[in-house]
Amino acid sequence: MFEKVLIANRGEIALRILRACKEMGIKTVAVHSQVDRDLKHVRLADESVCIGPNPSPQSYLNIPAIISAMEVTDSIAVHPGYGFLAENADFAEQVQKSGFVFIGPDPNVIRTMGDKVAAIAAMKKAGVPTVPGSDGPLPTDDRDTCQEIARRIGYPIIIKAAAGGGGRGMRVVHTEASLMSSIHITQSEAKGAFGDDTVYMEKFLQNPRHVEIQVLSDGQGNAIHLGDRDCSLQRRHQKVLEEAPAPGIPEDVRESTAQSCVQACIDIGYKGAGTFEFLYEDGNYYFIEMNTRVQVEHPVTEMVTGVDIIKEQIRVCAGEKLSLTQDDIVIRGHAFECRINAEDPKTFMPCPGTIKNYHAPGGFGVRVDSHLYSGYTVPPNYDSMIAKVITHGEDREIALNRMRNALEETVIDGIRTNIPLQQRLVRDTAFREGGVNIHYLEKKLEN
Ligand code: MV4
Repeated sequence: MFEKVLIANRGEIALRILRACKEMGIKTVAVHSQVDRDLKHVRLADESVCIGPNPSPQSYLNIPAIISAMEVTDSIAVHPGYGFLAENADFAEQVQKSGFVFIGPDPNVIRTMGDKVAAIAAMKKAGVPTVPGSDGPLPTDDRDTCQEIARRIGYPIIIKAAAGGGGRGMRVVHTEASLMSSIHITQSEAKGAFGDDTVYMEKFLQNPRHVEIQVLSDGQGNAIHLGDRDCSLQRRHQKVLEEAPAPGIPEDVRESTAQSCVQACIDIGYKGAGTFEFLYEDGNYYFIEMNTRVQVEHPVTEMVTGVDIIKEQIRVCAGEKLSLTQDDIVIRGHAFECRINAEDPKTFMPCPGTIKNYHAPGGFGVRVDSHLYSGYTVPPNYDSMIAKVITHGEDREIALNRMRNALEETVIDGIRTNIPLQQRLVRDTAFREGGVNIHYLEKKLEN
């Protein structure tokens, strides 16, 4: 096992990784920006290094500074968490070339999954169900062929940038009249945003749910899945509330889709924790993207499986074989996660500031992943997520009522948070029924 791991992240996920390392007897190095010197994980780490000023490009995205910190602290491996450098293939490659271990899949696997056209092709080959589409880049200067592909798929269609993902670089097209102009606009936006103008086409699914499947794989021929999560409650591509398992999905479809993900992991030599993102509509899963990092919402899967995803990720990236088999995985009960953001509950504007008084909820089946403490100042420089309240219960209703009570217990004084919004959601009739689609929250907010 690694002797020492450097944590190249901040906030709650840095603390989550630190705790996993401590349990495994691994020494920890925290790296932080100037404003982040008082973060909880920085205090708890064996060593810490200030890697630069507050803007992310100069600190959490500063590859030379992070690799230098690994050198001066004699770190063996780096855990990137989520966001920042977590899916940066060049970072993973430079880490390896400097003689260190990147806790994640190989750089070329990250690179392939970052190219959505290549990712879809790899998944299709492994038998993962995909959205009907162009099956490759569009010949954007060949109008007849583009129109032919769109007619075959059937309108509405969606044009996506191959280098996009997470909602960036997409355009819906309803009629042939606007097809070519939409393709060219998406193409030029993609060129500007990603330096790559490759675009592809898919059938546009109008009312899907966002369901994703968690996998663990050791890159030595062993892979398992940990079931699925429903992340449909989102606003502007930011997830708000997630749950596991996804409610109301026929077990045979869920199982066969998850098995196809496991096969894909083996086919591509995947190493670490990964997530297959699907749209789910009318009883079918349609693969859209793969995330090669640990995700914000991983705790709901941990709660229903009892598997520590971060520890397993570290183990397989240290070269150990997967210690779990699919038969070890049993989904028990239901779990929810509410993301608590430092933001105005009405305008969604970030609300940084000092927390006067903090009381986390607790009790049976309640978990809080947060770096908060009374007196902590939320800086304006980073993501506004400051805590995740996670509840588990024997069934969906018990877990959801537990969340309602946990939110009521929570005290975060001194800044505005989205707790009032979360309290409305856990009481919402349609949400309590289960199975709302990706448009539900934004429509609810219009009223
Ligand atoms: C789609 C889609 C409908 N049809 N693809 C948005 C984020 C990116 N991961 C993919 N996205 C979508 N792709 C097809 N063929 C609708 C979305 C989408 C969406 C997906 C998941 C969660 C929230 C969303 C919000 C708007 C659009």
